[in-house]
Amino acid sequence: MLLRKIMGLAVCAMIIGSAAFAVAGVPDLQQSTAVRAYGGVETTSVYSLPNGGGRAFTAAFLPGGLAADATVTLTLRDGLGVPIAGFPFQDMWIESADGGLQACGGNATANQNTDVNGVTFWTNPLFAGDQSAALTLVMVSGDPLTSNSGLLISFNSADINGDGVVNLSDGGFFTQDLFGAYSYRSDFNYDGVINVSDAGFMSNGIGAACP
Ligand SMILES: [Ca+2]
Ligand SMILES: [Ca+2]
Repeated sequence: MLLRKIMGLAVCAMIIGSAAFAVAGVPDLQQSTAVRAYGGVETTSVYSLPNGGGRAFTAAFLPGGLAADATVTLTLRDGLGVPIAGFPFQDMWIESADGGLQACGGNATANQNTDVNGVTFWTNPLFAGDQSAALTLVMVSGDPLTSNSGLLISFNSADINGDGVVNLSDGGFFTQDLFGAYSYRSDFNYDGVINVSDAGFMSNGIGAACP
């Protein structure tokens, strides 16, 4: 009887031990959290170029063209809620829920590995083109966080067609929007109109290409 109890306890300990082993150090999509620095309800727009010459997340735009900090901070935790340090930046990236944002080389990865507190961030200008007004998903090892449904960050770029280079093709699309109906893709400073200010972004971007 005593032996059975001891065996039972040992089995329990093994099960609990293996459960803890299974989650310790492995990112948990619910325990991990991501926030945008700007805490308001408005969408923030980040202007990017394929050569990284666009705007940092700290210099994103609010509707109306005012500046806001759209830095994304991710705190990576395992299933026990313990921060995961040293997680490789290549395995954490952001993407548009509609797949609109096109990052050079595939993924818009985090700026660095997670630190001792399990924290990493996106603040440097992206190497990216194309556009999306959909929610931004924070991805860990290929899956979106489940602790939020996405962040209110849109992206546009003088690389309007998202082929990795800004050239006359993009200029053609921009001209259509300049003289046609409003389109977010060409409203680079997010002030609600497409005019000479956006044309400045366009002309400065000509020639920018993915590395
Ligand atoms: Ca292009
Ligand atoms: Ca504008």
